[in-house]
Amino acid sequence: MAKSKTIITCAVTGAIHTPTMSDHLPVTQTEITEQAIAAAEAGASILHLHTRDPIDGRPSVEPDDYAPILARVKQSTDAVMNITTGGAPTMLIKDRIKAAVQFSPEMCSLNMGSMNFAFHGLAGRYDTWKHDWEKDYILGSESNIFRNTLADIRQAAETLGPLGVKFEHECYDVGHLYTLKHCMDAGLFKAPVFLQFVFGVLGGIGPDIDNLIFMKRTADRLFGDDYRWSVLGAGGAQMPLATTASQMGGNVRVGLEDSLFISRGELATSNAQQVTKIRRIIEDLGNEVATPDEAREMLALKGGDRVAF
Ligand code: KMH
Ligand code: ZN
Repeated sequence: MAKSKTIITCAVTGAIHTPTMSDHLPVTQTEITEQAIAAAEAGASILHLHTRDPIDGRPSVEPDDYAPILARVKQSTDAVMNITTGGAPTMLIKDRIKAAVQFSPEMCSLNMGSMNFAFHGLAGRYDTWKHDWEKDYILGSESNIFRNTLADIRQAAETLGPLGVKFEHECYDVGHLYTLKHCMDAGLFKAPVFLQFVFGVLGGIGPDIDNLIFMKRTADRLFGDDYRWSVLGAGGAQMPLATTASQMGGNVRVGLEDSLFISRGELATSNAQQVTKIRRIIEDLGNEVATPDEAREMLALKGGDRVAF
């Protein structure tokens, strides 16, 4: 039997819920670029990219803060570039899609429902802060509503769909699958859709294997053969859930955006270290990792020659 190929996505820096407190988290454009290239060399075929204010690491959605990263990563790798439209929970969709509109990447993320998105518990881990803004941002997440209304989703679909951008549909709970089904029935998204099941965000579904099976079965029922899927476990759930997903025939996402750690209590020293670890697990357990071109074929992407950067 042919071995199945597993797509590794690496989410390089995040910004929504990723504190800058690890010295290994890339923050400047140079750091993000270097870690993205190293992650691709380690085996990530998709790079999920946020950007940050280069001075103080705040979440940024400014195209100018993406431009040097996209250009340099493209020069050095063949990886699929996936720009977030998540931005930060304090931002509106019109701003969150700006960079994807300008650069027309092969992929961008799309969050499939409004929700609580809380990470205030992280504040208790730190006594001192690198940046003035960060303590209030993290504590303030207890009051966050991460707004992704049906109208927001439609706006992103109608703006980016005609550019041929494929979405990484971030589904944090089972209701988000039904929202996606509704949108597909309305003609907003083309099959195969790419689902990123997200586990372990406070406000979304918990990181239990029962929940992974439940999400997968629900997606099978709703989408049949019209979907591909991947799993993202936040924090300590990252490697265990990625391992399980890869054994179930799914794809995986790792990266410092979703966990700053390489194992319990030990900070990851880079994104590439996490990619190398999950790649080793995938290969040791008998599967193969997809190249960027194989990922393009599996997800029916438009191709790296049709981007605007
Ligand atoms: N870090 C994920 C849990 C986005 O960028 O659109 C959330 C995320 C959202 O990746
Ligand atoms: Zn993200």
